[in-house]
Amino acid sequence: MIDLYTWTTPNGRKISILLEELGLEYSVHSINIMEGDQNAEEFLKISPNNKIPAIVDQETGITLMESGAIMLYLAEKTGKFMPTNVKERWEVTEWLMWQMGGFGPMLGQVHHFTKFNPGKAPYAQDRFLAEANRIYGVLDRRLDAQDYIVGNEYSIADMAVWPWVSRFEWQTIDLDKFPNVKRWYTLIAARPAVQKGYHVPKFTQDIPIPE
Ligand SMILES: N[C@@H](CCC(=O)N[C@@H](CS)C(=O)NCC(=O)O)C(=O)O
Repeated sequence: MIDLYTWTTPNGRKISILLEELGLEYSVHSINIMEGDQNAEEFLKISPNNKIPAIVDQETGITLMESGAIMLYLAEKTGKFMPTNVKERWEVTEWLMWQMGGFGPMLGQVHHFTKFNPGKAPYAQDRFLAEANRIYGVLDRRLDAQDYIVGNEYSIADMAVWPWVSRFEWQTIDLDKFPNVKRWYTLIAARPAVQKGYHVPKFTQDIPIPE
């Protein structure tokens, strides 16, 4: 049994989607980051950086924060969604790191400056929106000749990136400018595990589907 500490955000959804894909038994603990649950003493023992997601694996006693580490752990535990071939395994790791170090953090800034505080910091707004368009272009080129981020196999790299693209409306990103991303995003959105994992720990809205 896995205890999942999460909220309705892209980083949280990465893990609930992966757990659904794996068919692992898990129990959900809502950490409402809008109400400061992430600062509670009890939660800090599990997530010393005060952020969701985090897990406790009851079977091994292992406690983890950081979505990328959690995804690697669950892929290794189950032998799924991480290729066994060395080259591809490192490509999945490479793109997972790209998401963790760039795609997620940059789009997080776009949410702050474009969605929640437009006009307050024009320099930051322009800078992060330009960066968002650049990194969507990187992803679009990556998906030009293949179905998934690494070859033709769905992996934890796709599951890490997809929830951030699901906020394309917040980011004011026109997916028609990134046709390969649009095709890949729509394909993954149709997966039953994604449709379930997206609504953990609770329903907020239907998965946005581009026209
Ligand atoms: N690098 C971390 C980032 C986690 C993160 O930023 N979590 C956000 C929600 S998506 C959070 O818990 N924010 C609460 C806060 O900043 O107080 C990961 O990938 O797990």
